[in-house]
Amino acid sequence: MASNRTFTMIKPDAFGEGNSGAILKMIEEAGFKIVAIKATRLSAKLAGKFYAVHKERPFYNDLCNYMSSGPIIAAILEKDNAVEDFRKLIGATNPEEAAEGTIRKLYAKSIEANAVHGSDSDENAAIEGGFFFNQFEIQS
Ligand code: RTP
Ligand code: MG
Repeated sequence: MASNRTFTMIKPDAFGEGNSGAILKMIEEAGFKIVAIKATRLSAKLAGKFYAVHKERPFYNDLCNYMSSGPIIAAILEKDNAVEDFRKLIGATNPEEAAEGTIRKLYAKSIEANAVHGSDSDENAAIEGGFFFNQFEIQS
């Protein structure tokens, strides 16, 4: 995957409350092009695989249970400087610390149920996109 892409998920809290459309609108209005998208649901085991980097952290089990608690939307987004710009658009992990106008400030419930995921590097964007999508599902 090229470095002008990032990967996102609309997490179970935001999906369940019917905020997916509003969040996708914010993403598109910020200049990101959706090049792959699906609604799906992770098992706790797959959530654990996705977030394996956090497996030693105290919140890991809760995170896996939360991420498998309901449907999510997974998407690959394209824009210049995608990873960094998308992290700015979503805001800080803890919504209490997220800047005004960010997706998490508007839609996150807590540090865990924080509405969206955004890749933290070009390398992880490619790995995470590949976790959910095959080459035929990604528009070029
Ligand atoms: P993400 O990977 O989902 O985009 O979030 P992030 O980079 O802002 O935060 P990260 O440190 O990678 O944490 C991954 C997700 O774990 C949950 N979390 N819970 N209870 C807690 O203290 C805690 N800390 C993190 C959140 O859902 C966070 O987004
Ligand atoms: Mg992260």
